[in-house]
Amino acid sequence: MNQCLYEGKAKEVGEMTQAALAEGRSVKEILEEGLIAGMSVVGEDFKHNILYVPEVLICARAMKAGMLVLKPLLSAKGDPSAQTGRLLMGTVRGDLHDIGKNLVCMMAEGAGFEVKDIGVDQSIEKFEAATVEFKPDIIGMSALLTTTMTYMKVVIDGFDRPGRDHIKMAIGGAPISQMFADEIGADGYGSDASSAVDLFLYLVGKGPAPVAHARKGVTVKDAVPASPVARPPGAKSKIQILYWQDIPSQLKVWDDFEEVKLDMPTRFADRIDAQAQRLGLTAGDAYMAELRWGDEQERAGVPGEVAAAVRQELAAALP
Ligand code: B12
Repeated sequence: MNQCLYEGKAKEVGEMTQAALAEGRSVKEILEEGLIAGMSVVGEDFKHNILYVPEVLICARAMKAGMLVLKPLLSAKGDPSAQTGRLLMGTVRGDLHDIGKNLVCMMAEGAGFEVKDIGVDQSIEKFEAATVEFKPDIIGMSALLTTTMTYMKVVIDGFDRPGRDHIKMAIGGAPISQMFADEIGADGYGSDASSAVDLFLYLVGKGPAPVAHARKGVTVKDAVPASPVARPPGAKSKIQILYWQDIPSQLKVWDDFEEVKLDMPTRFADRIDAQAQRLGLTAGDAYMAELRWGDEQERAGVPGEVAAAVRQELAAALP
């Protein structure tokens, strides 16, 4: 299942999830060792520029196919009259990651919470409007980017006023830590879906204080690896730049011996997010449709050096 998820085979992942259930495997095992473990390999390879955004999106679809099969089991409630609390969930502004949020929603439903999921890319205004209508006990915010996690504080500060301050604020997502939660004044942080549920139960007074699990920080790719092979004098490298509309997002430089892929500095991702937001291109497919590789170019030097130089030039051209 890990391998099929990595290869983005949604149909197979769905079928394997069904088969694993039929074999009597637990939902927890399928979720953690089948789906989440597969996605963490995808995440590692994404980090090291082995996979690119379009491929990751295809893997994400495969993960969702498995989650769809598990959903009725994860969100099955015991006694429907015993409602545990009301949870409003959303991914914050500028952020399109929703797999983790969806998982948290399913498991919270399974624990008896009434859940309203307002989706991805949500501003404080959207959280406020949903609060008026839904009257949550807890607002859960998800963020997967270091550039969007800061928006959680905007929402927390916005809710810190009379009539709203009884609502508990919970946060989570790959770059989030307990330290960050404390720093921005959140009521709690959960490192995965089951700790999220423990946290929610605690926040509505129905469970013990959860023990915070630390998780590793997220690093942004910007280091250039040293070249392992000596080249003849005058050797050239090929260059291609991945643009989101006209904004460079990543670059790839290669020769016969190696390939180096680099992300642009995070302010480029910020700019892309802001532009996508302005144009309303926030759904996964609409966002992806704006990515395109530029023409192939050539330059003297080994890939590592050329990549660093091109990145610097691109960065200087767009302050
Ligand atoms: C899938 C994915 C994508 C998909 C998202 C598809 C989708 N529908 O969600 C696509 C391809 C669209 C994508 C795009 C991008 N991505 Co992306 N993506 C990932 C990836 C590989 C996996 C995320 C995931 O689904 N994990 C599995 C779920 C189950 O885990 P989770 O989200 O962490 O959720 C769990 C917990 O965090 C917690 N939790 C989550 N939310 C909440 C909320 C609460 C309240 C609580 C208590 C708990 C909780 O419980 C969850 C369940 O266990 C990560 C790598 C990673 N390891 O995280 C990169 C990653 C997050 N992406 C990254 C980047 C850079 C991007 C892009 C900017 C790339 C680009 N150049 O365009 C864009 C940004 C688009 C945008 N504006 O959001 C970086 C972020 C780096 C950084 N420092 O910010 C990462 C870390 C990859 C990397 N290492 O470089 N991405």
